[in-house]
Amino acid sequence: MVTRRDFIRSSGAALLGAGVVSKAAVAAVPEAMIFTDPATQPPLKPASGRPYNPVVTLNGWSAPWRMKNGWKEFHLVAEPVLREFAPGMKVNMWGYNGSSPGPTIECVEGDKVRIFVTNKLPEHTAVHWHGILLPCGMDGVGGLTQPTIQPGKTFVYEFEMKKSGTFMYHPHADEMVQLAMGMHGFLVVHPKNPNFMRVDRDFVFLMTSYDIDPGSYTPKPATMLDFNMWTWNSRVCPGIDPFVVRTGDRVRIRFGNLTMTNHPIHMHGYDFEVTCTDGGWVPKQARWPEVTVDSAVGQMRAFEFDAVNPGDWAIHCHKSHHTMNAMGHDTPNLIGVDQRGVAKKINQLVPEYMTMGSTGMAEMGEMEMPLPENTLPMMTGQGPFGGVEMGGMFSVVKVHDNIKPGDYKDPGWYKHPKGTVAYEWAGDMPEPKRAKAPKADGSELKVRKPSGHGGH
Ligand SMILES: [Cu+2]
Repeated sequence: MVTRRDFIRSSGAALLGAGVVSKAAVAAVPEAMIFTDPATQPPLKPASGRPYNPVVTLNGWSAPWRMKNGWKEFHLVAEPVLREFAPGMKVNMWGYNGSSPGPTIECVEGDKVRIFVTNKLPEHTAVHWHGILLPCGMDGVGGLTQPTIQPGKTFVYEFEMKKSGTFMYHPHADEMVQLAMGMHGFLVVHPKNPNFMRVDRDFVFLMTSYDIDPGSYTPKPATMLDFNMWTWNSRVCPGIDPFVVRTGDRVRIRFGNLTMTNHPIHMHGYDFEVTCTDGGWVPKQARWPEVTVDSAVGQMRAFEFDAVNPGDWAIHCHKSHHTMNAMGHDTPNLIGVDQRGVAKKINQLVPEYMTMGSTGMAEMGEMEMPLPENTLPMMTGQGPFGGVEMGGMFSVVKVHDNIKPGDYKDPGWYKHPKGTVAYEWAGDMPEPKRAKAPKADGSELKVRKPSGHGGH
């Protein structure tokens, strides 16, 4: 095993070097790289094997490999990991090679791939290569296509990558627990011709959801529907890195869904086309322009656009409860409720009690509410103009002019050209014309009485 510290020492803090050559290159089993940093790592340029244009795993990394007698060999270690969802919250999870998600596996169409899987979990596992066309016995379904991998054991998967595309890997043994604990990873098979569907920036992330009580550290695996943490690569806003893009780049964003519900992913500022699904590349004549693309459970999608419109563009799941963190879930609806009398009475018992929510919940994003240990505010994030009031599945595509090719560092906020930002009207504002102006307290609003038989 190579720890991150050993690795950095041996590589002079270089990027994750592909095909790390060491004494292990002659060993029977390739070294397993363990990496725990949740920051987005630069693309892993191939130093051996067929050439390709690597992807960037948002808040993640790609697995190194070695070539041995014409086989591309990887080593995954299924193990408990500690993952930071965002500063202020760490989670006890299960993952691969030190992280959840596990490292992205990148290979090339036509590659013969050998993947060693070592089980360091307290229970058995098996790895399914989701979407890959392979011999049935390599499909990784515990009990059906192979015996499960017992704790302490290592299994070998061998198959040829028959086609390029967007795939993932995940356990197919005690799935309810192992998915709920964070075991998943991206798998990209690049085209044999590096110029086929070539893009300048190619991002990948996987969506997963967790139920973690505020103040606790471990996801509850028996939860069926009521999840409270909606993550991209086991990170939530404000912990999700931006998608850094240079103006004019051709950009691809690939994602997969391993939650228990669908996610309509919406990107601002552009229309785009879905160019790849789990089944393969979409022919040009079958694509249509969209601004939101839905991903059902178990599905993967990739969309592409030309980044000609600079700015800091929001990208998020359009289910508004999926852009919130844990604290917002069982709150009573107080919108429009006059709480002044309540506060006065409660203040006699609890002097610091505040009423909230009468005018909406935006104030909760702004205020420093006392939180239990190890959780995150429901909605948070600071933008250049104030609180962004988002959590969960939310990030920003930063299309800026002065970004170097291959640079993925956060460039800071977009500088809007003069006269291109929404502004406050300072002139006269006539009252809107109404048949009859309602009183501010709403007392004159006509309320329909219930008819008694649920009818009209
Ligand atoms: Cu969603």
